[in-house]
Amino acid sequence: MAHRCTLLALLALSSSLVAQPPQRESHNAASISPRPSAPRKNDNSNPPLLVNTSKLPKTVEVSITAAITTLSLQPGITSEVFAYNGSVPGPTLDVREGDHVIVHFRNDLPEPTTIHWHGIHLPFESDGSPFRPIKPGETHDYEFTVRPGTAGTYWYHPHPDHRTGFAIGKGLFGGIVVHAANDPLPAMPDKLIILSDNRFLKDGAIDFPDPMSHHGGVDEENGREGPVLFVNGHVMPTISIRSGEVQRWRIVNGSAGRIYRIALPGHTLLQVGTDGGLFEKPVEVKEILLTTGERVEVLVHGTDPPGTKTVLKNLPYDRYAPQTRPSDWETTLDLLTLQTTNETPVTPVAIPATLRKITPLDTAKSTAVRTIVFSQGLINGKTMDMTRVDVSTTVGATEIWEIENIVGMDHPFHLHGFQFQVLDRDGVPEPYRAWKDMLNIPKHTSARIIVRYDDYPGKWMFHCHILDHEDHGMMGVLEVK
Ligand SMILES: [Cu+2]
Repeated sequence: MAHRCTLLALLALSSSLVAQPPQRESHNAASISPRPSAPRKNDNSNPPLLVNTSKLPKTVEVSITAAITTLSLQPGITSEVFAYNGSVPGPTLDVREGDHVIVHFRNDLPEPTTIHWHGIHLPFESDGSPFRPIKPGETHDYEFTVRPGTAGTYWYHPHPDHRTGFAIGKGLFGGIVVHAANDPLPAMPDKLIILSDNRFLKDGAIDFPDPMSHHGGVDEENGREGPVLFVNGHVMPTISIRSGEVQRWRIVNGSAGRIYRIALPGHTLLQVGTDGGLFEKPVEVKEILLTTGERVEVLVHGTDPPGTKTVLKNLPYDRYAPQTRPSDWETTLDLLTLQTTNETPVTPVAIPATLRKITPLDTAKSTAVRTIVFSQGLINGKTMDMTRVDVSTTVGATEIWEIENIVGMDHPFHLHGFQFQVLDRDGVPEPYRAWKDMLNIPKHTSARIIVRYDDYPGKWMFHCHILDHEDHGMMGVLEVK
């Protein structure tokens, strides 16, 4: 009898393993202590995790190879893609505050690339900026220590000069989750939701039109978008929730040009964080505008009765100039299904009213005000020059940046290396404090941010995160000495 039970248990185990995608991997349990928030239970849509091969405490050592492969991104159709470790999105880097991270990277692509660790505060040498291209066939070790207080959701992607939009469109992007040493939120199902979009030719090839064609020109102007929306590389996946359950959703905009306006009809979302981690207090929201490269953390409460299906929607958002605005821009699109299970309802976990303290950067300590003017394809009237320094400053300085968009199209601002705080948008003070590395600057508006370069000298990029704009020169260099 005991044998039979063991066999049944083994059969159950092996069938559950077979049901997993082949690339799905888990952390090396021997070297990683349990996470404070329950990781990825009962979830069929989270990307795979990078495997930690280090046996040392507080050390995460992983390997990433970028290579051409063939995947079925859309059901029944195969496409040639660029992939990190063979999957789109790439496997998630799952680490804790204080971890020392070593990434053994190999470039098996036919072109130079880098890995940029978007939003992570790290040494310039490991930023994966266009200053440090990795040639085809070469390897490179990226190395950094995850700073205390930076728990949050980040992502990684290539950042080669002029080719970032192409590389991400081909499939190179992945998530990063930094867990807190002491997470103020209670344990709950933790979902990473990486949004991307793409466009395909009839034969399944990813559609990159000739830059000189009309369509190529529209892509360059708007930033390339596609009609197929993906969540973690799947079209319209289902996330299950139990009635009463609360889930933590970490949403990443991995699109090259699309800005999402997300809503779950009939639900209020509790936003608890953004790019650089948790807010001071949760904020109730009906919808979320998620610009390119931006992240949010929201708590989703299963308030529907058992058996209910609700669809997470992408609502229309007009980021475009009238002359190139897509004809279908007003269409609401579906992202994923939230399926309330038939299990008996559970009592929701209590969410603390205070999450953490964010000390405001002091405007009185600012030693310079930088003016950044976005026009179409230009920053302060110039295109990117790798040999030019646009802003020069010193370690320890606090500065205010006034960013103005003088044209009729949104341009999302991204600063490498340093998280900033938003002071005001069009003169309206920011209602709550947060650490940010992305800020959408809507058409004909301005915003002021404050930043302190508290460490890490080097040449850091700032740019528009519509990747076609970045690739065509909407980028500058901040040198911190
Ligand atoms: Cu732009």
